[in-house]
Amino acid sequence: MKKILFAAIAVFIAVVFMPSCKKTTTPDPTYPIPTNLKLLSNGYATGSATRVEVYAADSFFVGYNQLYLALYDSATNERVMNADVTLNPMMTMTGSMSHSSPFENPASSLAAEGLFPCAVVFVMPTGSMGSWVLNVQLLNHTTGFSGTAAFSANVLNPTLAKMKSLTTLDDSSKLFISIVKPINPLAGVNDFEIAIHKKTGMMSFPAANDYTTVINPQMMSMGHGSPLNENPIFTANGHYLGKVNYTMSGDWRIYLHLNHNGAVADSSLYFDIIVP
Ligand SMILES: [Cu+2]
Repeated sequence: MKKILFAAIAVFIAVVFMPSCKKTTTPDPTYPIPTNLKLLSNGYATGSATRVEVYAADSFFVGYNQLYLALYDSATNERVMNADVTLNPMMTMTGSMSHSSPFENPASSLAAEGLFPCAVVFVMPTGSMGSWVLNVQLLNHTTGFSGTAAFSANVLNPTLAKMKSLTTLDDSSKLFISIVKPINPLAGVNDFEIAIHKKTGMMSFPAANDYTTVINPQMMSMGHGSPLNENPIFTANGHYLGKVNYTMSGDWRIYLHLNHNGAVADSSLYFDIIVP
């Protein structure tokens, strides 16, 4: 009886502390990672017997980062398909002050094609101001173990801003407006999706769902706009979806007005876009 108990404890310890034992990994052939995604972070969620891979189309940047998590059982290296995942991005600013940023946890605890889609809106770049850690807390429903992986994230500032912040005219709300789509703009009609988040505290950045928008794309070097644009309208979770028509390749500026409860919230916002 004692032997069985010891064996059980040994197995338990082995499974729970597996994260400390690094071993070479082979990708699970059942769910190949899409070729447009690159691996940004890789590490164990200590205590959960689960390895976490973070994928995205691009490096971490200031703006809306669409992320995809692949989870692996650290003992078998099989893909974990059922887990609760909670993100917690945290920036430690020089001088010890810290703050979070807007994020979107996976909508389901069931993986889609082997991946858990989620998002983070990094509101500042990594640099002399401070540095970011992306915490991924998870409960692996296959094993019942939970734990947290902490990834340092080098957040780059894009040449053309993909996120802007402002204080609204009507009620002094602090907003972050980020471009979700298109990631790669093309000449012609593109889906145009933005996300709006509100800062209500250093650790609190909820989705802002009650704005209306008016867009006006202008080609700056040629002094003309375009027809057939559709103002982004609220869909869910702070996202607003419309259409933008880039009639030519070149330099475009999308003027974006925000209204709130019938009042002007902001009329100075724009995004510069290069259409190849
Ligand atoms: Cu910061």
